[in-house]
Amino acid sequence: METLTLSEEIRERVREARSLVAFSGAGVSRESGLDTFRGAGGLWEKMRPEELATPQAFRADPEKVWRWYAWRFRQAAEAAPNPAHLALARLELEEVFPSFTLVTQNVDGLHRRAGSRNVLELHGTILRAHCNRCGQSRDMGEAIAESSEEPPVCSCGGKYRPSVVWFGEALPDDVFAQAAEESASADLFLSVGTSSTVYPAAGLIEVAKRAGALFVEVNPEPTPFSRLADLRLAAPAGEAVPALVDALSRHR
Ligand code: BV8
Ligand code: ZN
Repeated sequence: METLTLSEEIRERVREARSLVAFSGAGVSRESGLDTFRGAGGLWEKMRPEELATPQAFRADPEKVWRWYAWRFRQAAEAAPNPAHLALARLELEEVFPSFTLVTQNVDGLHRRAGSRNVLELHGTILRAHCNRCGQSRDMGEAIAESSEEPPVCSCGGKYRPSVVWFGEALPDDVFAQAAEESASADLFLSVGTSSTVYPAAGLIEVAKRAGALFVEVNPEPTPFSRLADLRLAAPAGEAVPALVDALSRHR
């Protein structure tokens, strides 16, 4: 993407900003070869979320759910962070803003692999598994190596499941509370690669906007919040985010 020119009004807000929250979804990992959920070629086109990403689905057919997450785990392990992940990590590590928080809906771990540190994983991680009875936690890769066709059994008799938040399950309180707090005090709120349709995560956009944040949206497609955006970059994250990060750094 060519050099991004920001309006004087936005440049002024960027110069004064002290805190930035970046909010990401599956679209930021699309250029790393990982499927998104919705839209053409999305995971939900091939399979129904309620059949795979719910506690009921795991009770009804634990083998099917376990195999699906084992497949996604391998996909994530074989993928590499792309220029969007790397640019967001740069924005944090170069301390362009005094406060930087990355709030992600992704369970693939690519933000951390790109070097991001202050990451809030709202929907958990596919890199860990835990027993659905005693909560004992372990590495997902080891669990799959032990048993790839069905969930390994815990010493307490429970079954191991991926440490992701399934539909109908509560988000980890502390993580969501921190994300809401950071969003409510953000001067800049940057939403990247999310359809902004899953709650309570998408509600963070309203929290930030209501608190007066400058709202920037990066997504080739419009979302229910596009009308609230102060700046919209309708382009793939791998192109738009590095250009945006360069512009933000230039105007600090
Ligand atoms: C709960 C982990 C209650 C698992 C996930 C209010 C209104 C309506 C419904 C609800 C509501 N409140 C709650 C609900 C129900 C439900 C919900 O939101 N349903 C939706 C579908 C309507 N929410 C829940 O169930 C939540 N739990 O409410 O519990 C409770 C409370 C207390 C006590 C007990 C219970 C839990 C939600 C979390 C579910 N887990 N993931 C897994 O990954 O397998 S959600 C999962 O789907 C992802 O984590 C992510 O959050 C979501 C997918 O969204 P996106 O990431 O945005 O991806 P998507 O494919 O949709 O969009 C991709 C975008 O990228 C597109 O816009 C596309 O244009 C763009 N794009 C494509 N290529 C690129 C790109 N962008 C940039 N660059 C590119 N190259
Ligand atoms: Zn157990």
